[in-house]
Amino acid sequence: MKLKALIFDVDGTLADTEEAHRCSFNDAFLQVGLNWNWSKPKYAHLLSTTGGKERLVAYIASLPLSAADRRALTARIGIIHQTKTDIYTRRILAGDVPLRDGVLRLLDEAERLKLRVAIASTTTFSNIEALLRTTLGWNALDRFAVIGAGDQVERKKPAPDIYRYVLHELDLAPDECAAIEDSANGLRAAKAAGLYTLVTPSYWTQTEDFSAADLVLPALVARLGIREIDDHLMMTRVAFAY
Ligand code: XBP
Ligand code: MG
Repeated sequence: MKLKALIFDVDGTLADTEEAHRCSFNDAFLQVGLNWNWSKPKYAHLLSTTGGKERLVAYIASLPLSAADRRALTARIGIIHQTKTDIYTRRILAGDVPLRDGVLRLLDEAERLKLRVAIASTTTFSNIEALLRTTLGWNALDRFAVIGAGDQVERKKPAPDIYRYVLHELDLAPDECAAIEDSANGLRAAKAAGLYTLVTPSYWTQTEDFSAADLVLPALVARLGIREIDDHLMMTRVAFAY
């Protein structure tokens, strides 16, 4: 088998977390005294910017503000985002968000076949830890050889940095791994890192362009096992070689 590791994105891939993020942003705005409210259509647009702090920067840039008000709000992004992250992790720890279909099956199969699994995400480590411990048990972090998160790299997705970081920590070549993503930004990041990429679109990303993906599926369906991914990875590498 060529495949040595699966690298999972988190938000939208391991679990449909973006509605929990959206609600947590809105709760945080209330808590810090801001009359902002991100509707689903507004959030769907804002999701084109990865990273919660970067998303807040993009939102503030879109507001008709004086330079002084813009500076004052920009100075508060750190506390707004930390407030949101605290609210979000409590929401996740309450069990509000399950794993997406097929994720646990693939994790278990990888373990049986002695493949390593890793994470490459834009979100914060604390958000990832809350999701993994709540859905996979308190020793869940031990199941992942590498967890690449948020600010560990300078440039977030669609830059390849987080995937390159994870490959380096795994000490594996791109053609020994497969990335599993849900968004066009994530797909671009994984492909720029040279990875075979399987996309399972989420509610928020279903209209995005996945033409560069090696495989697009509505979910991690039962017929798709590690051996099928490995076979397809090999086929695409052979096809790519000609
Ligand atoms: C998706 C993101 C994250 C989340 C919000 O990450 O872009 O920014 O939307 O989480 P992934 P933060 O790469 O896992 O799909 O507020 O912690 O950034
Ligand atoms: Mg994602």
